[in-house]
Amino acid sequence: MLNGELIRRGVPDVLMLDHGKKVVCREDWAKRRQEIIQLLCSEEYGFPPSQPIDWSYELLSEEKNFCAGNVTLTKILLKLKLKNNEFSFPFYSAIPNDMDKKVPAFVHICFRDSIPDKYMPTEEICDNGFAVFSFCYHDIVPDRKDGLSEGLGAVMYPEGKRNPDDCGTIMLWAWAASRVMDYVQTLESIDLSNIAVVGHSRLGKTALLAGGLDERFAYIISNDSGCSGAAITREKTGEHIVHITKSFPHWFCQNYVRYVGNEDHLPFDQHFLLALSAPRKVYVASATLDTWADPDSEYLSCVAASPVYELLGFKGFIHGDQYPKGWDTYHEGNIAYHLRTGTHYFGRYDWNRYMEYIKKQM
Ligand code: GTR
Repeated sequence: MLNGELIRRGVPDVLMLDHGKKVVCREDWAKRRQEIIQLLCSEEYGFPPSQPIDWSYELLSEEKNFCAGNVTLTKILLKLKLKNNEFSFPFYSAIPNDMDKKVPAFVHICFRDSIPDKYMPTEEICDNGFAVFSFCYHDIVPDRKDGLSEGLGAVMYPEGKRNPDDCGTIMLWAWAASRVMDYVQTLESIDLSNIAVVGHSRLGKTALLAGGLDERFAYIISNDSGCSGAAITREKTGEHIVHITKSFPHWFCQNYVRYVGNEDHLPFDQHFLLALSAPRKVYVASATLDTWADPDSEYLSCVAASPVYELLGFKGFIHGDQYPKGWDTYHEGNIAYHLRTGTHYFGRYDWNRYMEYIKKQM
């Protein structure tokens, strides 16, 4: 039923190479993955900054007795040396104390500079044996229409002008998640093969992009990311490219506007973004009342990305024939999904499902 729905909506096949040949082996997929990166960068998010030439960090504060003495909380300033400039931003590290083995971790792209946060129950996360590294997205580039004139935006576009495929803020936030990952890679206490990137809503879109591009992330988690995130664009309910590019033009590259009212001509759909992470674990979550994001279209995207996993010899999305109704959880394959009841939100229910899934997969 849902495969028929993909055809009916005219969703493009993620396994069809640009010149019309079908991907049939791993080598083809490696080529196809590069094509998809080019496509998503040139048409939707813009091309990322290059890697820093060098980086260092400075400890801003340390609290060894956080959460009843069970967690060490530090605030760190990451200092990046870029080609023509420098850029620094702060992030938090919360690592459980006295663990007898390396711990899995989250890199959380956060709305606010606060610990804990309503979208990040630091204590429960650490009690579950996870570390969490978090940064506030405003510290990279402010989330405003004119935000690119500040922070990393000012470093990238000193003249205040962007070319049509120059990146917007989502790509810059995603790039920053990879810089936090550079730091995490140096830590003895972290299980480097079990690191997740996670974000909610606009930052769920960002997490999908960060994990899609950076293969060091083993789990890529999108909480209620919706339009231009996990949800299939063609025939979705709620938000469309017309709305999102009007309210948030700075999130994307300028080329994306060309698809306003012209979504059938998109040379991709959002399952291409999910597929970039294959065969690593992608987790999409929705909320029943979040019709602006459209749970059905988020679910459908998991269905559409699944053939890439199968081609690579992994279980993709193990799902039912119908759209889920509420409280449904799909944890069997490398694509996972849950539908929480309620509104657009990043709650403890969501965190608990993510931790449950990662523990099961580790
Ligand atoms: C909405 C936007 C969505 C979603 C959300 C959020 O206003 O239309 O795409 O990202 O914001 O980030 O909370």
